Amino acid sequence: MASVQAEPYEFTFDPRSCALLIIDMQRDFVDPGGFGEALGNDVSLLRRAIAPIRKVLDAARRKGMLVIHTREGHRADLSDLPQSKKLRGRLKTGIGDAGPMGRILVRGERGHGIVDELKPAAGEPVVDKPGKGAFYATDLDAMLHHRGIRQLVVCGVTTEVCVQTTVREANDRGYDCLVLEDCVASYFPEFQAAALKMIKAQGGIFGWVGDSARFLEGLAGA
Ligand code: TIU
Repeated sequence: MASVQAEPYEFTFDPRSCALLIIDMQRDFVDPGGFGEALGNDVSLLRRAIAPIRKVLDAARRKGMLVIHTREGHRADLSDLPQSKKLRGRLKTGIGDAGPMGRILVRGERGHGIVDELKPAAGEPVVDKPGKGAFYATDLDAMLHHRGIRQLVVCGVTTEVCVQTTVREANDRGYDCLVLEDCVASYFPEFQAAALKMIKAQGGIFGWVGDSARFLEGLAGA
């Protein structure tokens, strides 16, 4: 068993029944010249998470933990893209349109891919999700269930959108989530702070919040 100093109290887990879940570290959100930046966001705020996630990823791989990556995106024919999502934002260049790195958030396009620094290794499942939450319209729950996973260590972007939605979905399905605060990021620092507060509020109503250093220390002692 591993024990990680976290809030609101220590998070204990067995690396065999705990998975590392890395949410949407895709070029379109994180890289300069991608969709996120085209929307006027400062991607450097998101890029700060890359190095700490890399350390956590390396350690999880060494321990033999299950590592799962997600990508937000749609089929090339956009048949899984709700009209509401397509129209929202009134963007001149939106989902499915030709963007700086191929068609925006379309599977198989360069911008939809995971950044080189966090490239999935052979054998690590990559979950393609059409929504913000990683459980909606995906086989993630089945995958976790069949591997006997009960707890998740969650990293990725953005904290208040895809990360928080996924943590809420996981919570309702009976999974414990530890969110590593330096391994999640937002274009909006105030949303990052608020989302982390919500997760650990009221004694951990949705889960736990820790950081990469404390996680690595805990995992080393497992
Ligand atoms: N991955 C993820 O959070 N997708 C988003 O749409 N994020 C925003 O912040 N919009």
